[in-house]
Amino acid sequence: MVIKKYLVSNMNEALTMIRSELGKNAVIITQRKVRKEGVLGIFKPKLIEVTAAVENSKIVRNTNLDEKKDMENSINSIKKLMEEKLSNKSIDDKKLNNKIDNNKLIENTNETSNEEVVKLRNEISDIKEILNKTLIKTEKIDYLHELLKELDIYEQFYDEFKEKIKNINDKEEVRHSLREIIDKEITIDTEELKGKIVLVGPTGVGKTTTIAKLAGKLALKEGKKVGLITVDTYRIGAVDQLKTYAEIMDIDFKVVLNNKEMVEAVQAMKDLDVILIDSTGRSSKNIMQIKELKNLIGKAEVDSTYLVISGTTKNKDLKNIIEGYKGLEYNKIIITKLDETTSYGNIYNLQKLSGKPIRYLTVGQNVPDDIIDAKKEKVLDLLFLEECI
Ligand SMILES: Nc1nc2c(ncn2[C@@H]2O[C@H](COP(=O)(O)OP(=O)(O)OP(=O)(O)O)[C@@H](O)[C@H]2O)c(=O)[nH]1
Ligand SMILES: [Mg+2]
Repeated sequence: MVIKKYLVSNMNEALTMIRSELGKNAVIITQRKVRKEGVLGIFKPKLIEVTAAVENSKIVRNTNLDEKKDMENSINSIKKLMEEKLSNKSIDDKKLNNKIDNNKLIENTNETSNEEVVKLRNEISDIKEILNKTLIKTEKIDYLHELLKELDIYEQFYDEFKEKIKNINDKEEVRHSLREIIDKEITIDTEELKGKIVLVGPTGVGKTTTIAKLAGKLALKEGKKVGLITVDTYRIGAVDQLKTYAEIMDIDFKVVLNNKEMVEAVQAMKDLDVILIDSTGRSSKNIMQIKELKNLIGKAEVDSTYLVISGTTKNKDLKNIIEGYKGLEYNKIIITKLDETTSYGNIYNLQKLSGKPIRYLTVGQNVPDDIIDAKKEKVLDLLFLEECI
């Protein structure tokens, strides 16, 4: 039997020491509270004196068994933990590897996608460039637009032409096609001058000069009997201008101031081949003046009314004149002052907007020479700048 005393602060401490030294078969025999020995012990807290006992054999055997068992348990626990750890590690490692692989993949993917993005960007930029070039080219190959500008033909007719030549992209072919279209469209009047003819139009376009030219052509070159009537009473010297021509050419001349005089003058000249009536230049915006003129012309019972317009007239003015003079029911056109311009698009513009045929072109101030019959080929050559004046 082994008996042993323990001096401890508390029972837990005692039990731990007893089990560790005597094993779990030891039993506590006594326990009592004691003070430390000596004077100083009075001031210290009380301790517990525990007496425990165990059989000798049991101490060794049991301790060995316990230790062995404990060792086995420990080893098993450690093994288990190790295995777990190992397996966890491998899982973690696998996970880690996977992660790494994935990262690599991501990295690779990023690299790949970056490359692809760069490649795509380059392609897009190439496409852009090609598109730009094509657009520029398309703009450039809009020869019709360029041509209309060059010929001074109004842009407003562009769509109509484009519709007809939309599939043509060659400069020369566009030019050729446009000429063919205009050739079919443009109307020229070739009718011989006869009867009572009045010239109307804006101020200063050359009405009086043109009348003088026509009179000279008819009387001097064609040997016709020509009479001149003027209703121009507004401008100082206007009467003298035509009177002078009439005297030089030795042809009948009358000035009319009102409707009655107009009727009388026309009656007096009824046997002549051609009666040319000059009129005061009116602003197409002055409706009263136009009405007045219409009244006077009505009294003459004219056969033809010619609208005289300068070839140098600006786009907007041209349209206003054509509209403003509609009331006078003009049926033919004379285009003047073509010698003062280098582009002849107005021949087409005027004809197209008015819908009336062109009869004469005047090309200078000289009476009677600077007037020509409008002929299709001549008009086309002028329009397409293959000829100039
Ligand atoms: N360069 C050029 N000048 C012309 C032409 N025809 C007329 N003229 C000139 O234009 C100016 C006016 O001509 P007019 O014949 O008096 O014009 P108008 O239409 O009778 O004028 P109003 O009677 O005032 O309305 C004159 O100096 C003419 O010599 C032409 O074909 N070319
Ligand atoms: Mg005049």
